[in-house]
Parts: sequence; structure tokens; C-alpha cells
Amino acid sequence: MSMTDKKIEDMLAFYPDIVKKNRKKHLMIKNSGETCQQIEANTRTIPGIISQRGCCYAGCKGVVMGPIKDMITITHGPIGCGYYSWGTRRNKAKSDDTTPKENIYTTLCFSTDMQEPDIVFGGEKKLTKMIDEVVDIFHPRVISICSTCPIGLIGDDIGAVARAAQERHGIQVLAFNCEGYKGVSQSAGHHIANNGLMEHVIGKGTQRKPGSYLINILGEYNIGGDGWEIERTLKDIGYTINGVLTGDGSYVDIKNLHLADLNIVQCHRSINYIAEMIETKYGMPWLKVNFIGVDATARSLREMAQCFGDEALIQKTEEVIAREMARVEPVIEHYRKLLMGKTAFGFVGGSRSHHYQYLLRDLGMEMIVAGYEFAHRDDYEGRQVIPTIKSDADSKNIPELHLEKDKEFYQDAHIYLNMSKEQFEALKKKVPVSYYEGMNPCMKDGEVIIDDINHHEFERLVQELKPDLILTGVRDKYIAHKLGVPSRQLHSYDYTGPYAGFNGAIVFASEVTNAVSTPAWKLVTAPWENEETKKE
Ligand code: CFM
Repeated sequence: MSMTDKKIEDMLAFYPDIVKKNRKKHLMIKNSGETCQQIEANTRTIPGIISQRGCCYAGCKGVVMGPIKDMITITHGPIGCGYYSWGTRRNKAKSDDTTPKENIYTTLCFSTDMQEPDIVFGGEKKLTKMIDEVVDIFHPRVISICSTCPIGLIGDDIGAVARAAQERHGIQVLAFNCEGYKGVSQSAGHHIANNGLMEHVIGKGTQRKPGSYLINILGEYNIGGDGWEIERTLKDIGYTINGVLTGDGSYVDIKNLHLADLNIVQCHRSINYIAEMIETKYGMPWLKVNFIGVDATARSLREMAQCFGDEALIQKTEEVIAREMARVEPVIEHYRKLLMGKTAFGFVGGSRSHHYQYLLRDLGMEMIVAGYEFAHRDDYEGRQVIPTIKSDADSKNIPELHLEKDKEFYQDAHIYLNMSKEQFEALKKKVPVSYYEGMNPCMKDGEVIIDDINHHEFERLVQELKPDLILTGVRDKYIAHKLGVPSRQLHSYDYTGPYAGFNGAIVFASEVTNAVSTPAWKLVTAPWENEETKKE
């Protein structure tokens, strides 16, 4: 038994047997000698354990639908749910050629503010009235309704309200039954939102944007301006951005997603359903990219260029990479000297714990414990496991859309990329088209992978493995600080950013250097060092 094995065993020894058995399945120590290391994920958190997960409504409204800048999203439920989803995720948006300033609603919060009489007598009338008011005051292009827990319990038919409003006002009104309790985490809400967008929005447009190398960016939410930094480089190379799901994305563009040449996927967890559904219905291939980290960004840009197989694009890509590297590398090198050999933990949603490993490695650091809150097995182990994942009672809540090839727009993948079938087959050997390998292959032997971590495990792992930095969420950030370890909050970037792309790497490097260099952490006494709390 290795030292880490022993430490993990000790950590689990604290639990009653039944809990221990459960939690053991959500943990693994990377061992490349074992062929198919398996982890349990996307299952219910054990009642009584405080996890870091969010709810289904958070995944649908907060993550996927909320950032669509020209859509008014009404939270149908009590005010608390609306209030807590009001702009805290920092998905930025700005006006552009097709979306004037008055059509951007991302900084506003719309809620039906359900009160006790509405819960008792039903909230459909209130919702109807609110839609009429919203149309009257704001004249939006589209409205969506996202319901929270009590709506499902009292049985308001938001679909019927939406259909009637749509007829009355002549604009699309979408309804999402994304009540918080559906599913085991926010991941269920991603799926519900993906289904709704695919069924009712994508494919409704008819205008292909002018420009070459037309791409959609899927699973990029423009947190702290990440998307803008990525777009800066992509436009520099010559790509035309057809639409984004959903950071700084617009309804008008999302209707036309099916008219692009290639989907690129940043966050696999939240948007892989749409990437796959567009492929099934329209034939468009997708490419998993990662714009977190200097080397990772360069690799993603190169793979994108390979997908088009166009010499001019490949050359321009190399030019831009060379220019950006010459500018960024010396700065990164400066920080690398200060950070070399330091270790980190990363506990973030369903994709960043993987993506940030590359950025940390650029800086000479290593993520020795990596965890997800709500990822599925494919995000850890790779998409090849999808057919073997058992759906449980919670995942059965969400209907799978059964899509067929679109009669008008379906074309084979190689046609999208303007290459022959043979060239496309050769491309697939070089670049993992329409595939994601998951986080596990990125990790080194002996490193720990943990799903749905809780407070006890967090504290014990910090005590035993003593990281220099923890990449955290909003809540566990302060636990890290109380344990005397600096953190960077990776959901909304501690109100800075961007962290993506070439410039983002510099921002991140400087902030991490400041965080780990401050002497304040030495003044904190961790609970296990304190005579009083040690006894507990
Ligand atoms: Fe994707 Fe996200 Fe994430 Fe996610 Fe999120 Fe987020 Fe996240 Mo917070 S969509 S899975 S549900 S990358 S809000 S922008 S940071 S938990 S790792």
C-alpha cells in the first residue's frame, strides 16, 4: 500500500461502513498499470453530507440559458431562487451588430416572486401576467421560463402558459421544467436546457454568416471575459464565429448554429448533448478544445486548423501562435520560476479541474488531487464509457431526444470540412474528432481523483497532502483559507479574469503567484495544529 493509499484509507475510516463503501467508489488513485480504472459519478449525494453541488435550476437557468444575452429568462418560483441566480456567475455580455444594447438583459433579474397564496392556488395566472408585462416593457425577441422546485410540486403547466403567450405575442416563449430537485446536481439542468435549445431554437435560422472557417463555440460562458480573449485569437487567425453557447451568445445566432462548418467544445459536461445532437441531425463534426493554458491553447488552435486542412489557415495559425508565444512566454517564465514544484488541488464543477491542469503545468505546478462536483463518468474516463453507464432513477427524469437526419441540411462530416472521405478518415487518426478522452489520462500515477468531495474529505486531504494552492468553489474557498491554504476561486475567478487563452494565462499566473507568496497564510493556525480543535 502506497503512502497515498494509506492516507485515503485513514480518511475513509472516519465513516460508518455503508458510507465508506459508497465514498470509496467515488475515489481513485491514478494507476496507469490498471487498464480501465473506473469511478462512480453522477449519483445521489449521501443524505446528511454537505456537498458543493448546485441544483437542476442552477444548471438550466444559471449555466446554460442565463447567459443568452437577448433572451429574457423568467424564474418562475419564489424570489430566493431568482435572487441567487442574479449575475453572480459573471457571464459577461456586450452589444454587437445584431444585438443592440437595449436587447441585452443579462444584468437583470426577472422572477414571478411566488407568494403563499400563489403556491396554494397556482401560479399560472401570475406567470401569464408577468410575460405580458415583460413584452410590454422590454419587447424582447424571445422569452424563456425556468421553473424552480415549488412549481413542479404544485403542478403549474408552464408549457401551456408558454404556448398561449407565444400565440398572443408572436415571439418564441420557451418553457423549461428544470425544478431544482430534478436530478442529482446542476448537471440535469444542463441536459434539460440542451434539449430545449435543440428542439426549439437550433435550426430555426436560415442565414449563414458571411466569412470563412465558420465555427460555433460550445460550452464557453465568457466568465470574466474568457470568451472574448478566446475570440480575439480565433478572429486573428481568420475564423468567423457563427454562434456561442452561451457566453455572450445571442438567440439570433443560436438559431443558425446548424449552418456553421465545425463545432468546437470547451466545456464537455454542460454542452456535449448539443454537440452530439447537431452531429446526429445535421452531420456537423465537433472538436474538443481547451483554451486554458498556453500550450493547451496552442494545441487546440493547431488541431482546429488541421480540421479544415487548409494550408493558409495552418500557416496563419502558426504565425499567430509564434507571435503570442513570443509575447507571453517570457512573462510565464518569470512566474514559473516562482511557482516551480508547487502543488495544487482542484475541486470544480465538471470540466475545469481537467482544463486547469495544463495551465498549472505551464507554471511548473501539479494538481495532485483533482475533483469534480457533478461530472459524469465520461468526463473522467472518456466518452467510450457512455454506452456502459447505467441510467439511474434520476437520469430517467430527463427525456432523450430521438433525432433523425435533417432532410434539408444534413451532410456528411467531411463535406462540412470541405475534404474528401479519405482525407477525413486520415484527419481522425491525427485529431480526436467528436471525442473527449476525459480527465483521467491527464493525471499522473499516484495522484488522486475524487468525485463529489465533502467537507470532511477536503479537510483531511489538505491535512495529509498539504497543497500550496486550492482551486475552489465559492463555498469551499473559505474552508481552504481557514486551513491556511490560499485559493483561487475558479467559478467566477474571484471577480477578476480572464483566465483563458494567452492573456488569461498571464492574469492567472500573476494572481496565483500573489496568492501563494503572501506571508499571511503562515499566520493561520489550522484546526489540526490547534490544541483545542485537535481534540474534537
Ligand atoms: Fe462547464 Fe462551466 Fe464547468 Fe459547468 Fe459550473 Fe462554471 Fe464550473 Mo461553476 S459550465 S461544468 S455548471 S465549465 S458554473 S462556467 S465554473 S461549476 S467547472
